[in-house]
Amino acid sequence: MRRRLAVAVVPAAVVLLCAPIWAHAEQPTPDDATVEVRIGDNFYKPKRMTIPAGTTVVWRNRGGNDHNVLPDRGKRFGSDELERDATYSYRFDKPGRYGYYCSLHGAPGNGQFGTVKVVKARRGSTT
Ligand SMILES: [Cu+2]
Repeated sequence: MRRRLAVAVVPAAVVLLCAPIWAHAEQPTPDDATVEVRIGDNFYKPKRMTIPAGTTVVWRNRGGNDHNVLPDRGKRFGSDELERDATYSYRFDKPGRYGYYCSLHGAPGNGQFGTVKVVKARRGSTT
C-alpha cells in the first residue's frame, strides 16, 4: 500500500517541478503576433478573420453574459464558459479554416459563430 502511494506521488512531483520550465518555454517571443476577438451578446467581432500561422487569437468576453468558444469540428481548441472580461487564447499553427461557435447562443454556422482562416506564414513578413 505504501509503495503504491509513492508511485502516484513521484510523477505528480515531477510535473510540479517541470511546470515553471514549460511555462517559460511558452513565453511569447517578439515574433509572435496576437489578435483579439471581442465577444459580445451574442456575437464575435470580427466575425471572420484571416491570420498567418503562428498567430495567437485571444477571445475576450466584453458582453454581460457568459459565452464560450467551441470548434465546429474536432477538439483542437475550445474554452470553458467565459465570464465577463475573461479571456481564452489559442495559437493557430496549422493553415486551415477553423469555424467556431458559442454553444450557449449558437451552433456551427448559426447564431453566435465565427471563423478563423489561417494562412501559411511568410518568414520576414510583417503583414
Ligand atoms: Cu454566447
